[in-house]
Amino acid sequence: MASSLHNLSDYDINSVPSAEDMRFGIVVSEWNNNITSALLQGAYDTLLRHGAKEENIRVMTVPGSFELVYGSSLMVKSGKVDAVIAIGCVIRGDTPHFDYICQGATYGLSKLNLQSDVPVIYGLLTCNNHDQAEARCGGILGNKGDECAITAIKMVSYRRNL
Ligand code: DLZ
Repeated sequence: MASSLHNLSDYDINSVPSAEDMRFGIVVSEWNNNITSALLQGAYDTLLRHGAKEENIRVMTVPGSFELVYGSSLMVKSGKVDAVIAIGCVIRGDTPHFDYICQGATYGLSKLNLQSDVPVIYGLLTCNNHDQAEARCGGILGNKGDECAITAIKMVSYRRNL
């Protein structure tokens, strides 16, 4: 979680394995595109920085965060990726819709992690307002895309080391 004490882009570079031979799928929601495109950029650049090859990073878009579950599920089933990063941003509105999308997406992405051996990384921002989202996509609290990329690399390595 980002906080004044923790920046999402901070990590110990020595603790990250090489991603040279890893394949990644990134599923990005089109809703709040100004935020999700910055999250995608963070994740993509961080994967490259740790050795991943461009041809081994597959990016697909889905309309909204609710569709991240279906999009990620298909990525997993494709057998073409070692990890999936699901990126979205839900911003609270005037109705309970926010809660249903967050719950549905979170439950669905969690379930995918139990159904297959391909890790699905939770890159969903759930914010009360636009400022909170901006702070977490390259603003004062770093970029959750960076954090997700590092997590994806570590989880692929975790599986391989077992
Ligand atoms: C409908 C909706 C609303 C109100 N807000 C968001 C949002 O803040 N972030 C987001 O990613 N998606 C939103 N959506 C779209 C839903 O995720 C979904 O695409 C639609 O309900 C169609 O299934």
